[in-house]
Amino acid sequence: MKLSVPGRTTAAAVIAVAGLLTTSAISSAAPSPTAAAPDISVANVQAHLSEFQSIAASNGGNRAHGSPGYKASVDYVKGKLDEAGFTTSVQEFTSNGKTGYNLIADWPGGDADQVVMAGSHLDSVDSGPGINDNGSGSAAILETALTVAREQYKPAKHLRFAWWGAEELGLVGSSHYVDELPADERSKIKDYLNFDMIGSPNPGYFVYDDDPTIEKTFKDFYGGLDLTTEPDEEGDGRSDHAPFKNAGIPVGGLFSGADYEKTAEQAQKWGGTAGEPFDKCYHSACDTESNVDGTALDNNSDAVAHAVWGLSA
Ligand code: DTR
Ligand code: ZN
Ligand code: ZN
Repeated sequence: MKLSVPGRTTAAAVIAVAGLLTTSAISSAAPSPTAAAPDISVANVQAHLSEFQSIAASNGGNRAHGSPGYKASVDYVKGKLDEAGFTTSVQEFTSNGKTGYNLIADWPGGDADQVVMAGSHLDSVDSGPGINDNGSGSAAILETALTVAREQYKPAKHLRFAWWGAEELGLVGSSHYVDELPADERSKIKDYLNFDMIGSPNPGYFVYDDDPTIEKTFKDFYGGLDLTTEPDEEGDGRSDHAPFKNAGIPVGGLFSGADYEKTAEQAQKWGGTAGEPFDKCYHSACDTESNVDGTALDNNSDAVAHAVWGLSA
């Protein structure tokens, strides 16, 4: 269900659906019925968040790099993807004397020389379960991948999804992946989409402004929801898109805000509370399931699917 921010008319929802059906026509590929993304079930996304919360609760309260909670998170996501028919691989690396893991999942088919990739870091900080940061991004791309399988989507381009380790230590997992990728493999990645914190409780709607085509794909989706986004000015170099951008790969993504405060103007257009942080539990023990705004998670999960479908058609 595509929702706009609280208080907007249902007309926006109608426009959203209509908009979705037309905006995919502007993707780089020729429009086709398969290019229109399906709705991502926010209930399913939230079920993944509940699993991440349970994993943290059973493993010392966090899912941090090197912890049993992180490895259990990888095992959960991998199990879902294997069951759905993805080709998965786990890439190990060492950081701070502990073993880290990246999980890579390829959807069979599509042009292997044209890869559209979506990624999120799966690790939390030591101080909490990391449900918004970054269970939200991890769960959204997991459910998008599972929807690809459920729909048996067969895009022209090849789809790859990734869950990164040790982002909180300094983009360690994603940097390891890019560094280890042979140059010819790197050149096949046409777009990298990053989703880190997309369910903030006092949400903003920020779109990475690194690549204009990817940025437009997201902005057009939100236009269909009658939602005005802002460029993510704070995020440069602060999440897993940075190693890909440094390697010359077009990047984009979404962000709903961290510990800086929402302005009155932003509250006017997005709802929520001015003068308060977008996420008051950023990097804290209170970053739990109750620290996620369902509407932002829903909208952003649908935006993930819109971009994955639109850029890979
Ligand atoms: N580095 C991410 C959160 C993050 C991403 N973009 C920004 C911008 C401003 C502050 C934080 C972030 C993390 O903590 O996982
Ligand atoms: Zn973080
Ligand atoms: Zn993060």
